[in-house]
Amino acid sequence: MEKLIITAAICGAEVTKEHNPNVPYTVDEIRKEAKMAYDAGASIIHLHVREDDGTPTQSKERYEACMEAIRESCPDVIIQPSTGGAVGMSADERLQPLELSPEMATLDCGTLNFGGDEIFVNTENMIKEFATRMKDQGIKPECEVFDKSMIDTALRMMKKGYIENPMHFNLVMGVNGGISGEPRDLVYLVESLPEGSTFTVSGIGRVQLQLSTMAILMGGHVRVGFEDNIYLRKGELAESNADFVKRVVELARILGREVASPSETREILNLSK
Ligand code: KMH
Ligand code: ZN
Repeated sequence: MEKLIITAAICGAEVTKEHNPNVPYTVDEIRKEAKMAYDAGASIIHLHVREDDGTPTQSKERYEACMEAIRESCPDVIIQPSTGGAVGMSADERLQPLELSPEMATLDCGTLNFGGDEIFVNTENMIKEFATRMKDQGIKPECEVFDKSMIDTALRMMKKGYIENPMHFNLVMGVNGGISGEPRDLVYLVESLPEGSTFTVSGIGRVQLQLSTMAILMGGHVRVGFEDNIYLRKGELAESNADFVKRVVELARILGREVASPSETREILNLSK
């Protein structure tokens, strides 16, 4: 089996310090969390950014400041900005981090309910526009899928030439409004992926540990971090994103899978830059 890529989603757009006081907002907090996650074994930092008061933003300037700070502390880490941003942001707002020419970025492959009255909007035309921008700039998309239909959408986009092969997927499971996080759900998603693609699994909240374990055993990769989960175990808040990364490293050791360095991750994902 190829080595295990660990992604740390250190901040997210929805989780706040009220949920867990260790969620980073400022440039320096983001830099420190990225560094601790990297030292623990993460090779990719999935990045959202915030204003100092925690308000989510897709501002190019804020991304630039955070990316520079992360690169100063961990020069070879892969920084993967979000183009999902936060619910309610416009497409133009969300696209801003692409102006910084990252190696990778997320490409959300469908619209879904996001709790209460919230809808995370990704129309077919938006997906085409985001994918085209990434293709033109040589940015590898991580196709974020929250349900099986979004894999089908990504495949359609690939066949029409908007996304290049081999494709890389993030299977986000356990969001209210998306697919649940039962073992059979993961098997179904993985069996639906095109031959030759790579995938990472983001289990949200309580389904994270079992889905991470399954992903390691099935030859996939793992994403953890405050964006997806704030509890290390029932009733115990994580002190840092690194707590989650360390746990995945330990799981991988027990299950006999080596962890990929950033340069090995670049090879596995065919990153061109
Ligand atoms: N914050 C969610 C609405 C992504 O990063 O591309 C969307 C999200 C997906 O987090
Ligand atoms: Zn995200």
